[in-house]
Amino acid sequence: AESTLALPVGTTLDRFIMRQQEAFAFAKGELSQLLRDIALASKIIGREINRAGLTDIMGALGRENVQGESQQKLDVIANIRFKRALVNGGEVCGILSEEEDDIIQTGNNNAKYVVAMDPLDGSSNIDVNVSIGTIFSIYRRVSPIGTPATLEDFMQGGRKQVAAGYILYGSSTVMVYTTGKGVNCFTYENALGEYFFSHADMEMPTTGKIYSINDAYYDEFAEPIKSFIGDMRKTSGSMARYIGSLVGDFHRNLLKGGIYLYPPTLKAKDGKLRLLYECYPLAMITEQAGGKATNGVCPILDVEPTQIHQRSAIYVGSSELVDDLGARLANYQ
Ligand code: AHM
Ligand code: MG
Repeated sequence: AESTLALPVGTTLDRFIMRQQEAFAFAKGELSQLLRDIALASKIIGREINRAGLTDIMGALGRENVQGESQQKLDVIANIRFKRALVNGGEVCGILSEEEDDIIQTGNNNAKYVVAMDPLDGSSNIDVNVSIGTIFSIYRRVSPIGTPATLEDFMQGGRKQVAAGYILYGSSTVMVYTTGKGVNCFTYENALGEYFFSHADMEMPTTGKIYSINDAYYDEFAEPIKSFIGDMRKTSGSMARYIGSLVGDFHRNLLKGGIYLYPPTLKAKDGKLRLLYECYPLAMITEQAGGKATNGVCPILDVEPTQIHQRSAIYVGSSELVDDLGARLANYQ
């Protein structure tokens, strides 16, 4: 997949989005504005994340709490910030968030899009200064313009995503997204407060040495998973790498090649990760970058949605590794 945009690395995200809009004639620029709104919210959240740990002692530093928000957990704050940015931005009529049971009506009933998102993923890493991320998925609504968003707007299936992306708050902050014309990455420059185009037309290596899985559940895995892991371990130069932050583990494997696995476990019989705002968006990015994503039966993007918060097993990464695992799972069933 090629963006066919010959923009130089170093272009700002805003200019890139503008040029992409000109080149591909996105309707009236609403999707462009929506992507900018998400980028803006991510800057605000990135700032909060950088201050995490200081918030408790802000009083001691003579700073005031903004509406008591510094007392709240970062994932709750991220949810509030994204909602505010998307409500004010005006381009989405509804939001589905991992943080809330029901879909959120923004009141922008004339807007064309809906967003499904995990505002801050990697909860176990939030308090310990380890990388965390935001994941988002965008659909064009199917309900009539001028009415509130409906469940159907969010349940169109992974192939109907018009854009998907993530923000990784890591050693540097990056935003990676696709609108179905390749995958591009933008790296945040703190002092200037801008994202700069840093990785063009990302391609996931077709194979790799890295496998990412929570080893603590090993005994609970089906035989094909165990045999796959066994063979990865025997491969010369192979590496186990698991942060426990999906976005971080995914981003590393996208750059270096490898596979991320979250199979069913005793506790999570359908897998742990959420189909609509974790699996679908990463699967779209993966396919756009030449990799593969499966639930063990079919491509993730072809999994039928039945509930907005449903979970799925996921095996995602370099195509050869995912194919190898998929063949083992197919023979087993
Ligand atoms: P969360 O949405 O509660 O943060 O859970 C999602 C996270 C992913 O980021 C990560 O890949 C996975 O859970 C790790 O789960 P586990 O600790 O079971 O290995
Ligand atoms: Mg999550």
